[in-house]
Amino acid sequence: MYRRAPVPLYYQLKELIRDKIRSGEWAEGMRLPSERELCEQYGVSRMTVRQSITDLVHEGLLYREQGRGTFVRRARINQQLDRLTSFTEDMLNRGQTPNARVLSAGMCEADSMVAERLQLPPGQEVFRLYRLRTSDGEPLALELTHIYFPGCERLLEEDLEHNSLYVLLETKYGIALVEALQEVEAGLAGKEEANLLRISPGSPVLLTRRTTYTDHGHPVEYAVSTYRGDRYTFCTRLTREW
Ligand code: 16G
Repeated sequence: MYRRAPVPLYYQLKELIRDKIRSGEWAEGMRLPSERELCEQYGVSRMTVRQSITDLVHEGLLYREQGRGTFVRRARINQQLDRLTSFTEDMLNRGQTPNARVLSAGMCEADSMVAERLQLPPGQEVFRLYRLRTSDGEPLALELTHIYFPGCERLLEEDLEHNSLYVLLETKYGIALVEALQEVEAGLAGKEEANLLRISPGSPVLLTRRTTYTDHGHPVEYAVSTYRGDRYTFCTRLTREW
C-alpha cells in the first residue's frame, strides 16, 4: 500500500484483492480473512477494508453469507453473443455438465406476442416449454420457449430433460437453425424465479428474447430467458466499418 499515492487506499486494496482472485491465489469459494486480519496484514483501517470489500461484493467478485463471512465467487460465465448456440453447447464448451429441469411442457395457443414473433395467426397451437437450466448443479437460467413447425406437437413425446432441444430440432426434425435475433434487457427476479434460480427476490437478472430462424427465413422458436445477473456477462466483438 502506498499512502502517498494519488489513488485512495481502499482502491489499492480492492485491486490487490482483485489480483489475488485473478491469479487464482484466492480460489473460488475461498473464505476471505476476517476484517481484522486484513487490517493488520495491510496496515489499513477497518473502514478501508470494509469499503474495498463492499465494492467487490457489488461488482459480483465476492459474496457475503450472513454469519459465515465473505467468499470468492465463481468466475462469471462469459457468453459470446456472436454465434447462435444452445445452452447445452455453451456449457459443454466450458467443460461443464449442462442439465435441464422441465417445469412445464405442452401445447398452447399463441398469444399476440408469440404469434407476432413466430409470424402465426394469434391462437395458433404452439409447443411451449419452460425449463430451469443448470450447469454443474448450479441454476443459471430459466427458459420459456415457444416452438412452431407443422407437427411440432410431436415434441410432447421427447425427453427434454436429457436432450438438447436444438440437437433434436436439427437432427430428428430436420430443422436447420441458421440465425436468430436477440434482445437483452435488465430485469429483477420475481419471487418464484428467484426461488428457482437460488437468488434473492429482486436480484438483477438479464432478460433475453430470441427469435430463431430456419434456413428458409421462417421463425421457428421464440424464447424468453432469464439469466442470473450475478453469473453472466454477455460479450460481443465490434468492428468498425470504414
Ligand atoms: C439457448 C437459447 C434458447 C434455446 C436453448 C436450447 C436464449 C438466449 N438461448 O439457451 O433460445 O431454446 O438454448 O438449448 O434464449 P438446448 O439445446 O440445450 O436445449
